[in-house]
Amino acid sequence: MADTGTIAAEPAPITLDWSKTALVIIDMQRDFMEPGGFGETLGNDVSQLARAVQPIAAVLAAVREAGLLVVHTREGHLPDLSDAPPAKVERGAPSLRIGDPGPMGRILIRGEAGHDIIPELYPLESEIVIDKPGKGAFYATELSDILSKYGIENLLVCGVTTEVCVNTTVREANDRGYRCVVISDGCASYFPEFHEMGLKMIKAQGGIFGWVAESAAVLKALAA
Ligand code: TIU
Repeated sequence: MADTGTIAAEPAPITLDWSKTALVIIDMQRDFMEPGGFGETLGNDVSQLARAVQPIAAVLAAVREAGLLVVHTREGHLPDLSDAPPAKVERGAPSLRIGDPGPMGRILIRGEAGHDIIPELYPLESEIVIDKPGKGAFYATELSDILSKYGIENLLVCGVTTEVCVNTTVREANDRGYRCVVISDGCASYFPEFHEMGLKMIKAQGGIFGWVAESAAVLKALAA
């Protein structure tokens, strides 16, 4: 593998130094992906998210082979809910609230089966897992320090959901000076139209928040 690679992205191709690039996989947890979890309690059709799994798995395999830093994130809360703002727990009219017992354990609580990452994308022991209480992966986490420690400047970002945790994380990262390349088919939303607009918002205005590329383009750049 070359030291750098150029990804056919929008709004323009981008050349990345792989040694300064990490893959960030956002919240590919059973709580969002499977029936009986947090996503479904909010009234969503969780089958909408399955399409992102295979593209992420392909990029994850290539990135592991290339030796890039891999970061997985999980949204969730401590069992005593001390890191869950009442404003979040009380929100809306879900069928079950954060912390309530569900078929995969307590909804969105760390350590429960539903909170963990789906088997297809399960982290290796050597990979970094960031537990986050919010939608963004930088808020109230050690992510910034870890990326600095590894000299990371560029993020390949994928996961769920496009307009919620992916967009929030990309916006946080962009303000912190990271170049973000969002993998379009490696993201998904419960709302297809929000997925499409969520990607458009990132790449509009000359890439106001970052770049958008298909997984095939990322794989091609890594293989070059
Ligand atoms: N509800 C929804 O679309 N998303 C979230 O609550 N969290 C994430 O996006 N991970």
